[in-house]
Amino acid sequence: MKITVLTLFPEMVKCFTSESILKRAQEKGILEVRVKNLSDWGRGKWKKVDDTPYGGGAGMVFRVDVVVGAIKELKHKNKKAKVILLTPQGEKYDQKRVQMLSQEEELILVCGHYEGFDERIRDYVDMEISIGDYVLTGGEIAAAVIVDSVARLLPGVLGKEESHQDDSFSEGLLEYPHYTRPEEYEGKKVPEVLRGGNHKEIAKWRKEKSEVRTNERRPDLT
Ligand code: 4G4
Repeated sequence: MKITVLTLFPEMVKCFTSESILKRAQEKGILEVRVKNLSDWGRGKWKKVDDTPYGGGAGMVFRVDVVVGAIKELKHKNKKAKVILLTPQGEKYDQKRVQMLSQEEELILVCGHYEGFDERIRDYVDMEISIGDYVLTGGEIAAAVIVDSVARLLPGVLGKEESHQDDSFSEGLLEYPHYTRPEEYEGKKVPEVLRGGNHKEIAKWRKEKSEVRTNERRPDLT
């Protein structure tokens, strides 16, 4: 899968995508992350990408000609690429959407700043996503969240040890509690059932704990 990130701060995005599992996925050729500087499409001597808002008010707005110019050029090579705007006004991101995006062959993630995008840009994008109900200084962290969450679902990215088969959310439930050595810490013992080797009992215990935890903490998921 190919993911192109369009940003004013390429180093910010590279920082997240050039380490650990994402680095390995790119080395293996499963994932290709390209980071493009929006300033390359900027106007004039100063490569300006933004301007003051019509109607007045504080802040700056990304220019439609600059952003759409970049989108058109990036989409030219692959018409199937899906263009996604990262904004607080987008559809809320969740594991269902991660799964959906992981089926695409190419994503183009557009990171905003300042007060946001000229409204007309929305006519040239396929989706608008928000990673949650809070405001960030820019869309870069949201883009990193999408790259990371999508990449780990691509076949071959996670090893057996890191498998996402029993992830939280893969069954629409929160994860059961995990334990490792020591068997006892400050009087807190690892549950008996996990120390016996009865796999059927263990599976039953885990399912039950998942359900209880989901009902207690996230009743909205059920
Ligand atoms: C577009 C419009 C995404 C992009 C305004 C981006 C939160 C999210 C931005 C802005 C973002 C999210 C500067 C407010 C960049 N903040 N929840 N900021 N702002 O996904």
